[in-house]
Amino acid sequence: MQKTFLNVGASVFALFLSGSTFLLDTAFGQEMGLAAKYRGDVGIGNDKSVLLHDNFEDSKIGAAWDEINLRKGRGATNNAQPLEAEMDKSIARGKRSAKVQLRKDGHEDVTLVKWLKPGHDEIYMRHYVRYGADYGYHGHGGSGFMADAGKGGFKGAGLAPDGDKFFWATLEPIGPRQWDPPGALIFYAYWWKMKADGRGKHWGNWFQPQPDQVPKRETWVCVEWRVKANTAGRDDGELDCWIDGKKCGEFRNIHWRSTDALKVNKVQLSLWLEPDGYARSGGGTTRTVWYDDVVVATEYIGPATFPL
Ligand SMILES: [Ca+2]
Repeated sequence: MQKTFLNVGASVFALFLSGSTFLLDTAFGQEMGLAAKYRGDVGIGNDKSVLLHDNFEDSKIGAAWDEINLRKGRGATNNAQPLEAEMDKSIARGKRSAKVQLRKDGHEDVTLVKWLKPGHDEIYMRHYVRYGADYGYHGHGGSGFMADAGKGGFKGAGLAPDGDKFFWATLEPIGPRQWDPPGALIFYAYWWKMKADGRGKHWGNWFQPQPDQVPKRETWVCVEWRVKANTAGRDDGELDCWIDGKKCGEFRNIHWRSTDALKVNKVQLSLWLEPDGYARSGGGTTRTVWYDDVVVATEYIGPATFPL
């Protein structure tokens, strides 16, 4: 396994070579990975470890994805497109980024889905996200994965799925709210061994990074997670996350699935807030989020190696 630690603030870079391990240690302890080999992510999409790369620079926004799911809220009167290219130089990474904007009187859900058929036991996903000044707290949405054996795998909110059909987690800012919006990031997860509440309902369980990770609005943040499915019959599944290249969550002993045949076969970027949710979640009557520099890979990716 190759790991590179880049300490940006260090006046002297210390380079350690030990067998196949390469460590470049820097002041902020930022953990660098695959992206360190591709300056500005140029060419990273051709790496044999990479399953998806989208910097939203050239083609139609969403063209690299298999599904773009857009849904309007109940009684919507605003037809504004909720997914478009952001070309404002003061915002975009590179020439363009993806801009998603939900409206109380328009779209309530925008989800980009990429299928990774036939699926994997272990993947990493890194993306950059920027929450707008209009952002309060919200319903659900972030970057996540699913292992989805087909129709009916997700039985619905409040119900645990079957161990051979489905598991899912999304890293999203719906955690502790003693912080400014958008709130702290947590993994919201469904799997067959998830815990029930006191009434026997299975609502999304949390895996909570420590300390609380609260993205600053109007600032690009590098988010990465890793999932490793368990061996059937054992609780050796894993989940990790890094924010701006720093590890802030390491969850172990997760019994994601009952059979090795159920694979992680889908990643997504999602954002959802129903019209009724605006009143109780603060912020404005829109929710704006920008995404960029998405990489899904079979090894740790790390932050892009210089500002795009
Ligand atoms: Ca871009």
